[in-house]
Amino acid sequence: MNKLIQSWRWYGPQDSVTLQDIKQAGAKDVVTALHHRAHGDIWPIEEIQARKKILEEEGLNWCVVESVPVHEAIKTNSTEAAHYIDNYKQTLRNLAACGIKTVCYNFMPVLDWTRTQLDLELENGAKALSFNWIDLAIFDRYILQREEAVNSFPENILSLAEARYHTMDATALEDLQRVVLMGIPNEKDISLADLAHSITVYKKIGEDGLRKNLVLFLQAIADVCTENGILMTIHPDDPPYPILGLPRIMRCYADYEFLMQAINSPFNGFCFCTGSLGAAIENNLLNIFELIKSRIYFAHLRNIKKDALGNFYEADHLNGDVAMYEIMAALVAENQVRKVAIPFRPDHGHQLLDDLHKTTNPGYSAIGRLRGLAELRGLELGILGSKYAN
Ligand code: CS2
Ligand code: MN
Repeated sequence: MNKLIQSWRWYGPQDSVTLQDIKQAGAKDVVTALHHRAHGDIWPIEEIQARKKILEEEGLNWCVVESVPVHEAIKTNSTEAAHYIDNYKQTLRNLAACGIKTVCYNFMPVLDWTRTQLDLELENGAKALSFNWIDLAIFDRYILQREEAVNSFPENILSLAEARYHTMDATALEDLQRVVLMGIPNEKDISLADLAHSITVYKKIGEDGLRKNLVLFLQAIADVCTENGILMTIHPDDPPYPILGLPRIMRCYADYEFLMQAINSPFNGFCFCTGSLGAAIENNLLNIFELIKSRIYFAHLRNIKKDALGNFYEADHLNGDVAMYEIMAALVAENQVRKVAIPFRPDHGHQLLDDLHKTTNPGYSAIGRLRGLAELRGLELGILGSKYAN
């Protein structure tokens, strides 16, 4: 019987969570990236080796790169796409030369994950990230001032947004803007002007165009991946809805069906993120899992609770709308037919206990993820049975 690989995301030497913290949380594998490198740069072998060495000196193994970001020129297939694809291929070769072969990426236009609040207070005083359509409508209509915002939300959301907007002061509006435009820690946040510009560019591209650009990208890197044993894992859209007029192409069963078939090769794999996919009312996670299971090379386990409008917050790992027991059981079963165990990480965690008094990367505080990892490993062991306790 194989056990899943318990991993932990680390943002590099700048991360306030140390490698010792990670070991105390019980993870032996680390998910990291050269976040200080600009999107599109070639990652030099020496820098990859240096990062690997820091981990190995602590007895930790770098199991997945998350992410090698796909440059906007590739997503939009602009004239510079070929240049950035060449760079991407070189980064993949360099990673493979260092023995790091599982790569996570996403194909979300301009923004990575989007939330409207980072400190939603839960009943027990812990804080969670959340997404609310009314706040997104306020951002879209009154901050971004996008003309088509009024056609992008149902009438009830628009009128609630209008009412709430009039109660917000300048600080509240600035906070909302900062949260929506926030990038990955240690990477650049996006500016309002850049976002507005990108929205006009993606309007012309549309869903079909973006899908075509993803296929072109994967076709272009296919040989390098296959020759070097690289497994690409695409992360779903988060939230799994089109927002701000931007197309989304990795959010539901049909999207997975399309991509499985469009590039029917083992290198074209998936990062199964339960928190992202689980936020869509219509998604049945087990059906999606069943469809793509042979090509899941990485899993993000996280829970959410949503309401009828599709607003959601990040819930305790084992207590939300994602049926974590069923997902874990499916993952454990799939892991048994693998030569190489599947790595998972507790995707996000709450800000709780001592972390409430610290500045932490949103979603990436130590204690909340430690709790998540502990619960998830217990769940796995419960499914495997007592023989596998050590
Ligand atoms: C992550 C994503 O924090 C998160 O939610 O799952 O930011 C993920 O790293 C990227 O989308 C993958 O490219
Ligand atoms: Mn995720």
